[in-house]
Amino acid sequence: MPKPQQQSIRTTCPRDCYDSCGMIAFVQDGAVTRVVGDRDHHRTHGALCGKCSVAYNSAWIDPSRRLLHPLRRRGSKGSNTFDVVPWDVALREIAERLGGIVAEHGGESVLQTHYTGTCTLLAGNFPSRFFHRLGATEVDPDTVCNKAGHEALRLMFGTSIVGFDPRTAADTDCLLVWGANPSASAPHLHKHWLPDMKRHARLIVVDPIRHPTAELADLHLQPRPGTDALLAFALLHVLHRDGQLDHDFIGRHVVGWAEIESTIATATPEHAAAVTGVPVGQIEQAADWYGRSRSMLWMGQGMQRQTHGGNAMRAVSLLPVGTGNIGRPGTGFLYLNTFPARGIDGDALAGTALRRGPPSLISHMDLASALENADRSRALFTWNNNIAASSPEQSRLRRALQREDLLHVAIDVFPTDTTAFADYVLPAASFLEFDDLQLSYFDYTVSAQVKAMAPMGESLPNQEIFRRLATAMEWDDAPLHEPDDALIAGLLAQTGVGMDFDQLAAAGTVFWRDEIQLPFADGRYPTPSGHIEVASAEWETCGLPRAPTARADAPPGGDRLRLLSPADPMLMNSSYGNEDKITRKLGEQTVWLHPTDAQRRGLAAGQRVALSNPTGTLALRLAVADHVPVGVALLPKGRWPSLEPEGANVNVLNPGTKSDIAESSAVHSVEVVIASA
Ligand SMILES: Nc1nc2c(c(=O)[nH]1)N[C@H]1C(S)=C(S)[C@@H](COP(=O)(O)OP(=O)(O)OC[C@H]3O[C@@H](n4cnc5c(=O)[nH]c(N)nc54)[C@H](O)[C@@H]3O)O[C@H]1N2
Ligand SMILES: Nc1nc2c(c(=O)[nH]1)N[C@H]1C(S)=C(S)[C@@H](COP(=O)(O)OP(=O)(O)OC[C@H]3O[C@@H](n4cnc5c(=O)[nH]c(N)nc54)[C@H](O)[C@@H]3O)O[C@H]1N2
Ligand code: SF4
Ligand SMILES: [Mo]
Repeated sequence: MPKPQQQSIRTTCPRDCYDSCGMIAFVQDGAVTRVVGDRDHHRTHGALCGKCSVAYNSAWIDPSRRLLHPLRRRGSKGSNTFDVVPWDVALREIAERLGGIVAEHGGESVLQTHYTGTCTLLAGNFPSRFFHRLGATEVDPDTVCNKAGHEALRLMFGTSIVGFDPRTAADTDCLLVWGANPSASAPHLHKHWLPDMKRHARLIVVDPIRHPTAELADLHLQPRPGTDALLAFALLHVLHRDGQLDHDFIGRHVVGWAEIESTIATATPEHAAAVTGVPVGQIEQAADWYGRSRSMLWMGQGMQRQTHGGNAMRAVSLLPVGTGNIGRPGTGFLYLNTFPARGIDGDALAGTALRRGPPSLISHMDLASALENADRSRALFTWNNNIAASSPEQSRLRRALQREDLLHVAIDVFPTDTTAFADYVLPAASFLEFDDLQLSYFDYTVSAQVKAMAPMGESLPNQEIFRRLATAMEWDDAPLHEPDDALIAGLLAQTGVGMDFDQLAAAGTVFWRDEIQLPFADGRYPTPSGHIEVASAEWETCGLPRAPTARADAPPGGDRLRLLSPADPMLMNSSYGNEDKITRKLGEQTVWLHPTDAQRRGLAAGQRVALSNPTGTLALRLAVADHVPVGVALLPKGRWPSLEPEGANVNVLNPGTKSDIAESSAVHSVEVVIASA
């Protein structure tokens, strides 16, 4: 018998990543055998990142690692023992219990957490329709990640989700990357885009850690964590002093600038240097480079995961405002480019109109307490989200998940630390197993996720699971049953790219528009005044002062250290924490300290240490290196608690403190002490 031909399918990586890589899946006998980067993709250049080239070629295509059947809990809650049950039994039982809970306690007693386990339009958004119909409480997804930044930019510019088009970098003289680490979180941008840009433009990085992107920069400002607002005001001070503010732009487009002038005046570089730790010469150099040319600003998600992250974001985003670096080629600012930057109606996709009552939202920072409280929560759905690894108050949360009376339905591709606590575990198909659409949150692109093989076992795409759950609930609202092909066709029509799915699938990724986008070029901002609102009463209703302040966090007192837990280059949040080859490569869970901090405490590289604070304790290995500044401990996120000897990861130390705006995560302001273990 001749061997059947190997087929190759062009598709897209749907992970929560700036790069949105194109890839090729090779299929033999109906199964994906290998996944590689697409040579024709403008970001990918033929190679996936290290983590995906491992994970997509092992756990993701290995049926023995995947969830293949619906499961029903057998043992006690959290004992991770299950029986396989048929889909119809699982769905019927869930629907019956859910119906009873809603009748007795109301829809709001059903909590649902979800996030960006997969970012595609259908698998990431369609399930929300079910929960709107139910009237469930949404654990506001962005509160665990980037909501403070979103709210700050929304109040200031009217939107946080339409930023610069990276193609305009060809016309820039300077890129300022503030609080992002592309070397981990956007590896192809780090490897290709930034070096390309450096041929004609200057790169400035602002980050407490000297990570590889900071090393690539022409100038690296290394502020103490939580001091960004003062640093930004010091840059504005120098820009003002040196006559580099664009008063014409400010006069035409800004309300409230006068209210920050006294703050700019007092934020001298000398004062900022003393507080932030960034030398005066570097502040002046950065201001000069940014102010004298066409400049772009990329604001990462790291710097706003701070107690005063909203104010920090607000202050940093004054730089393009004050210098008029908006709306022209080679200028602009970016946080994330999402739905409106591709013409997508996010509310329609998520089915917000299906909700009969007012929205019910809680912050991820309140999840553990809400789950402890039987009056607040009777049922929990977790999908696209591994809360037992990623959310704050890890010990408290894991205890709450053991509540026997809480109906917990977990949906995932893999058995995880969260599914271990569920009553029902429903198997999700992976991105290799169904068609969908992906929008990069960096580039203005639209990509096809293309089915390369049938779903493994009995797994189903998220959207199909929720269509079937709606049927089990006997709900016949049309939007709950909209099939994938109609959804995809409707979304593609909204984008206006003029392609059907097959055409997009052949191309892989296309730019939304041929011409480079220049947000705000028309001088219109979707704020109440139509201008950039540097200061307004609206800010006060959201809990911040009318105008941004130059505040800075005090250094940790006593022998405490600031604990930063950003992206790990080899993990994708917790998504690859179950991948043996990756965990072997990462070795033991390790915290990094500056040599001075280690020496001061009599600690040596390689020894066991314990981090502790009032929320928890974590024992792990110590590494010592000077890419971490004095006063900071670095422990990247993403390990699986259940695979650690301690049964915990960094979030066991995270009290879930809320940022100054939007009840969002302040995880990078956690403080710890360190001692020999
Ligand atoms: N200490 C600390 N903690 C943090 C952060 C930090 O900086 N420091 N960062 C926070 C941030 S930014 C984020 S975004 C969160 C992320 O936290 P999570 O949203 O929990 O991200 P993951 O851990 O990757 O979990 C996503 C889950 O989705 C699953 N999944 C993948 N594809 C599918 C699918 O098609 N269907 C279903 N049903 N499931 C799927 C994956 O297997 C995985 O278990 O973590 C936060 N936690
Ligand atoms: N490999 C990998 N890639 C990922 C992820 C992953 O887990 N692994 N997660 C994805 C997700 S969900 C997200 S949200 C993005 C996040 O990606 P990024 O936007 O790059 O954000 P983070 O990695 O959280 O943090 C970036 C930087 O913020 C810095 N930082 C912390 N506090 C401060 C501060 O006070 N001031 C300043 N200036 N900087 C500070 C940290 O030192 C860190 O280097 O990455 C995505 N990509
Ligand atoms: S996670 Fe990011 S870098 Fe890795 S393959 Fe996916 S899109 Fe590319
Ligand atoms: Mo995130």
